[in-house]
Parts: sequence; C-alpha cells; structure tokens
Amino acid sequence: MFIIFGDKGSGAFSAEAALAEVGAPYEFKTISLEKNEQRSPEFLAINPSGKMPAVRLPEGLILTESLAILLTVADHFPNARLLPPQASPGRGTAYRWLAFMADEIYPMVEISDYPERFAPAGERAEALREKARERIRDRLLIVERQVAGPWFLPSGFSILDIYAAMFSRWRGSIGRDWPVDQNIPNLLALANALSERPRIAPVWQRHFMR
Ligand SMILES: N[C@@H](CCC(=O)N[C@@H](CS)C(=O)NCC(=O)O)C(=O)O
Repeated sequence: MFIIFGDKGSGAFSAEAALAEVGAPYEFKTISLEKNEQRSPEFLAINPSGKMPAVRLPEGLILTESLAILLTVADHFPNARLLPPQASPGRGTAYRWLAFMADEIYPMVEISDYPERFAPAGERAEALREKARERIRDRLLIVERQVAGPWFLPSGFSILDIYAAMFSRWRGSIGRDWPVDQNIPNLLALANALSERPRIAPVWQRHFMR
C-alpha cells in the first residue's frame, strides 16, 4: 500500500493521479494547508521542508518532491508506460519538460502563494506576487507550445500530462484575470482529456471540482 500525504487541489494531485492510473493500492492522508498542518512536527518528520506531496512506498521508503514521485511511479509500473522507452529521444524530451515544470514553474507557485516569505508583507509582497504570477504565465506559454495534442508527447499519454494539467489548473497562482482559454488552449484541452481518463476522473473530481 502506498500512502500519499497531501491536500486536495495541491501537488498531491500529481502523486495520486499517477498511482490511480497504474492501479496501485494507496491511501490518501490529508494534511490541511488551510490549517498549516504541513508545518506540524508530525509532517516535518516526513518532509523537513514542510511541502507536499510526500509518499510512503510499500517498502517504507519516504519520497518527497513531486517529480521524484512521478518518476518513481513510472519506474515501479513499467507496463503502464508512463514514459517513453529508456534512452529514446522521447524519454529525453520527457525529462526536459518535466524538469522545466518542476524547476521553472513550481518554485514560482510558492512565491505567488506566500509572497510574504520573500518580501515584507504589504505592497512589496503584493508586487512580488504579481511578478511570480507573470513568470508562471510566461512559462505556461512556453509549455503550451510543446503540447503535441491530445497529449503532451506525440508518443501518447505520460506523466507529463498529469503534471502539466495540474499547473494549468492552479488559477489562484496563475492569477484569475489571465484568460486561460485564450492563452493556453492546448493545456486546457489536455487537462480536459486527463479529467476524462477513467482511472483519473474521480481523482480529478476530488481535487479540482469542489
Ligand atoms: N518542490 C516541491 C514543491 C511542493 C510544494 O510547493 N507544495 C505546496 C503545495 S502545492 C506546499 O506544500 N505548500 C505549503 C507551503 O509551502 O507551506 C515539489 O515538487 O513537490
């Protein structure tokens, strides 16, 4: 049994969607962002950086970092083909864009959601939040141009679809005044297709259709 630690609508969606897609047995333990439970001593013992998702593998190993979790699920369930074949050009492309989303988009989400961690609260924090949102949008536009359609990679469904759909859904971090339907239509179509995948549909509902 895998155990996922996280909250609805958070990065824990990516871990849960991947485990659901491969049909792995898992339990979802809620860590409430609203109640700041990611800062509780119990959760800090699981992930000292106070971030979700975290996953405990059946053999007991704790994993954190959404990308590490997605890659590990792909490794553990090779028959699900969540990545193109090893050492193929498609695999390199997959790593490239997974790393881009993890390194270039995800860190901006913390600045957009918690700007007062990086600047004095008030006008300066708000200005920083706006800058982070702008960077998320710029980077989503770069990702948008990579989507082959209907899935991210021309070879078909992969963990990139789970990751990209999640970022496209975080409207609070992106800024609600940015028309996503005009700017990232490929990503929205991909997210829509993901939300209809039989094993992922209920996970999508729980995380994003509240
Ligand atoms: N590098 C981490 C980032 C995870 C992250 O920022 N998670 C957010 C939720 S989507 C979080 O836990 N935020 C709570 C906080 O920063 O206090 C990863 O890829 O898993």
